Amino acid sequence: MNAFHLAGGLLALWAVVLAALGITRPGFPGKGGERAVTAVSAVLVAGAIVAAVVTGVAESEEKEAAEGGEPTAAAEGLRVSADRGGQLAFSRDSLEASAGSVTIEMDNPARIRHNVAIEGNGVEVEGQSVDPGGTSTVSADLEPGVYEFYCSVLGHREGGMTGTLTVR
Ligand SMILES: [Cu+2]
Repeated sequence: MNAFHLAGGLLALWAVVLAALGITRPGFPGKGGERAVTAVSAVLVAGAIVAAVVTGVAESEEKEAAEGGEPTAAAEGLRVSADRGGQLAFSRDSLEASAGSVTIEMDNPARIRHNVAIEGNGVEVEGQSVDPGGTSTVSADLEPGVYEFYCSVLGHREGGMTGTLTVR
């Protein structure tokens, strides 16, 4: 039982009521009554359509949640962390990945905003800058080669917040 079933049931009930009135009262619905019948019918049909859409959306969201969401993050997960002590540095200065879809997730335990970005061989993508406690994620489709991962917050890359990403 959901909103769509309820709306559909009301619509069916309405049809039965109309038929019954039409049979028992000659001349139904008469002047004015016709307009009311049309209006109620329109509202019920519209309700059924809206309910169908809402129900469909809710069911697809439930399905996505059941499947675990975000399929991209799982495949090639690389994790780094911003320096906890406030240095402009990552917890690691080198990462390795296989060619294809590469994702770097960066935890930010520091007291200032950081992010993680990838640059090299024509690729330049930046993850979102995150507050302390947040996680910045960057993804790119990478061919074999040497890339740089860095924090694009003003001055951080120059300050040493950078490392080497080797893709094989
Ligand atoms: Cu930074």
